[in-house]
Amino acid sequence: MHENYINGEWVGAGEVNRNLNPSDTRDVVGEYARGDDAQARQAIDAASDALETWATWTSEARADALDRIGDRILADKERLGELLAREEGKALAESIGEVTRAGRVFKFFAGEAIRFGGEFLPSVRPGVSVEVSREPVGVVGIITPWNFPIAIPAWKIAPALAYGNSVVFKPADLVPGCAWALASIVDEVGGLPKGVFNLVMGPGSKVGNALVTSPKVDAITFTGSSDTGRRIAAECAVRGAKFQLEMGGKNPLVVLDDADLELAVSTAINGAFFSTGQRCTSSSRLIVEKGIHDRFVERMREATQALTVGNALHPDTQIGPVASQAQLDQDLSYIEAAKRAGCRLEAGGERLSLETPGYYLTPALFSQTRNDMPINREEVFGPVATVIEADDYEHALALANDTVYGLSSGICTQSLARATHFKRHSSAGMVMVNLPTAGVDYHVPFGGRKGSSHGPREQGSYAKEFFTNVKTSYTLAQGV
Ligand code: UN1
Repeated sequence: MHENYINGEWVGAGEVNRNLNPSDTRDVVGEYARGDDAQARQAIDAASDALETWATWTSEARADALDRIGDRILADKERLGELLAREEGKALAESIGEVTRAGRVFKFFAGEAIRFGGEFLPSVRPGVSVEVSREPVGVVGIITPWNFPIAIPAWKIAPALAYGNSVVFKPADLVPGCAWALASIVDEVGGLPKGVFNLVMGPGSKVGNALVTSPKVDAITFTGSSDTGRRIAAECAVRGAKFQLEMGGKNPLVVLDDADLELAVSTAINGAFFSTGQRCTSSSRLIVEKGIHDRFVERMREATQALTVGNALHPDTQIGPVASQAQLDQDLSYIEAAKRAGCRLEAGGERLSLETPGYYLTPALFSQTRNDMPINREEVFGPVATVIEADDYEHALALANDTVYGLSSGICTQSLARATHFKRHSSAGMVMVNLPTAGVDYHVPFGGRKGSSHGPREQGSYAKEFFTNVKTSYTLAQGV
């Protein structure tokens, strides 16, 4: 059994989580510990006790540790990418890409550990100076989703450590493999003081709940569903813990009449269907101006049908399986509901039986949909995209913003004026011009508005807003 990592030791648990390969459900990726609340509390105590020793480390020593972890992830990217593809179902090339991103994140935050500083200002009072400095928040609880099993943990763990916090990391039940592999790298090459980094695999109802409710956990960073996010927010607000939430999206990609048709189609295919559409940044609503609408739908239908759905580990697979039976059921029920509501299924939306038994679904493209339908209001989290026809640019912009979410948005156009207007008036936290709504850099802020996100941004140097607390110190110089 792959064990939990608490206070620098590997510890088993009473229960076991069998990690299945969604491309071949006969294949058991491994057996992983299923910890509980008592184990989570041990990890929280260890993380809390470790803070004092951790604070004696120089920024350079922290930077070196993160750099070593990043180097090892990059050196192992083929092995880790294969593990990721096997446990989550993301196509192999994309999986290796995700691992590379995780390694780069650690190396970026290695630099941040040294680079970040404070401010020194004159006071408004005579003889007084003011220092604004940043300190670690303390113990950070990290709760991550299954769809980016190594990149999201990396972009939460690396800044937490860079800025001097200790960590209790609880990965999603569906993907313990990458979490465990990451923990074993931290154990082998990190050289961190005992208790600074802890991994507790186990259910959200026990491990997640213990993290969220413990008075010793100073901050919670969470990526996952809106429902869980709201519950975390309520708990943290009541006990005064810091929290950061990344939740759903219903991201619009606007295609204007003047767009380069082929670029628009490849942008939409990537944004809607890569990673099997299982990204909170996926382009699930394709809002298309009427002059290009019919040509766009026709080319999208062809391009969608041409996608190769298959075993995530096969090199020619473009779209891997859905990650789980529960997710597949959700995707299929949205597809059925959209059909019943009168949307036109242009391509896909069918279960596939391949050589290996898995959760295969052909990417679904719907046209003739309205923005007020559930398929356009709620996040499906699968390879399902809809086309909504717009009368003109203003109408397209209004449709794009008409959603409770606000994570990412995109526009395909050759007009600088329209692109500039859209960047300014989109109500999303991230805006892409002639690029998919999904797929972001690691050195700039990531996050949304409205129902998509809460709290300071993740990634880049903006991450310090969440992972540090600001202190303002005043000094009156005497005796000079
Ligand atoms: C990306 O689109 O590159 O869970 C990243 C998610 C996001 C990450 C998306 N938090 O899908």
